[in-house]
Amino acid sequence: MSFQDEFLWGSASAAYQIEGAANLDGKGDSIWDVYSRVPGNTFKNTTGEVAIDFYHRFEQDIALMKEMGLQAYRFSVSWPRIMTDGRSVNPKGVEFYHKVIDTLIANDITPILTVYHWDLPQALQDDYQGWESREIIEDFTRYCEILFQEYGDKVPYWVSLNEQNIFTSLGYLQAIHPPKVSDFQRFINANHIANLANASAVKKFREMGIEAKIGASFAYSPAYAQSAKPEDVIAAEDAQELQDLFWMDVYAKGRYPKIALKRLETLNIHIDFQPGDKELLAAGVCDFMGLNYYQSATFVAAGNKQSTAQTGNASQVSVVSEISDIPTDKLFARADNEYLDMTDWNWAIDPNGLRVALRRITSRYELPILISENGLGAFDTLTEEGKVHDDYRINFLRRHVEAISDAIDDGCEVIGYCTWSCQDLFSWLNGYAKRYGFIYVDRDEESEKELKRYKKDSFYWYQKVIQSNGKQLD
Ligand code: GCO
Repeated sequence: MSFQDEFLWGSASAAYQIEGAANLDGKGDSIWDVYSRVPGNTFKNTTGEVAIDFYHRFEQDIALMKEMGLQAYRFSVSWPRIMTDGRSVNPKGVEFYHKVIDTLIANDITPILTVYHWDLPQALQDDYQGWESREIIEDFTRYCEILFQEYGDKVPYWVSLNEQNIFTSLGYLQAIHPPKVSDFQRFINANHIANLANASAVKKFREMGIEAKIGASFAYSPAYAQSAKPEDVIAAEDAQELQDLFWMDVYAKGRYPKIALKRLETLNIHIDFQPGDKELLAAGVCDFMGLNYYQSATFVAAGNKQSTAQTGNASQVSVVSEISDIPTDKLFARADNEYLDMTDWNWAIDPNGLRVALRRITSRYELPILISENGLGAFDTLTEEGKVHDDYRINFLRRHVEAISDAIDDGCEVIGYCTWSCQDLFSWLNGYAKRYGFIYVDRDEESEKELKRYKKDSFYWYQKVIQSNGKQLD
């Protein structure tokens, strides 16, 4: 196995999905607090109001991380906890993350801080429609400046935006995340503004001379052609351009990819470039690429579509691919991959796809890569003895770790591996039914129960993986 000594074995989470304490100690509402309070918006009307109460239990949770041997923990900061209305600083919020970071460091766990994991202050949505207004660039940069000042000397890895492609496509195209919009042009506008905000934050980071690394995390699904028909190959390439490279090139090269731009033009979609935008994007290039990998995606040319692609078979749960499915029916269509099995949520299980992803990102950008998320969402069962026998998760993770090792042997520079997730947490579209963690949290979609933590079999498995630096995978 090819893991260097500095390789970080980690795990990840996001503020809204774990913290709870939605309105405590000066925290303002986020768009997710408000959205999930409206009946019908979320799965079984679940919310992150209490979530797994990390806000009050972080010491216990970090003790469990320590016991597992975790070397890095990726968490996100809630903007409306730091700034109640998105603009004025809330000292108690700032203090909370100091405590979390200090506790991690005291336990030899490297903090990886995500600046934005989807919980925009509602005040900014109300004031100027959040990501649809250029006003957010200044507010976001100011928020980042506070974080850099406060935590810049404690946190070695920073992730600015998490999965910009997903929060914008679910929020502005598929209308299943706030602000529940479905409009291709507005989606592109919000993305351009988010790109500028990201670049402005990176620029600020450099100006402040923060001695750490900054990147963005991206949900990347390597696009495969369903057949060797050349038109299917072009369709897959178009899909990759429009669903992935359209964002990643901006983070890694400071400009949009030419083919994607041309394709958007033919779809009559325009990017609202204003003076200074190009220069700002060019100044916002990241130090590393954060890769969130869950699945590959398979495509055919639109004309070759045989309509076999499934839309999901898991009953009672919402099955959304969480791939940035943009409305480009004329160019390409999603298709099945007969070689791959699916998860309970119909996501393709493809460990080799992670190797493909790492190789493609390396050859296009030659940047170090942090795998900032990878994991299996499943239905877990707690036995009467308080055990969770999640051999399916162990098997899934093992094969992905092997794929990372192969990719390192291929020449990819991988800094670390953050599984999604450490503890079970709130799933944006599936409430508490879809579980990802090494640590089972006793709550279901309807009741909070007592939120007790139980170590799953995968907890002990990952402990051995970490101890052996990836050598012991059985
Ligand atoms: C879910 C999703 C998430 C994401 C994560 C993205 O079920 O809600 O899978 O947990 O993976 O928030 O960064």
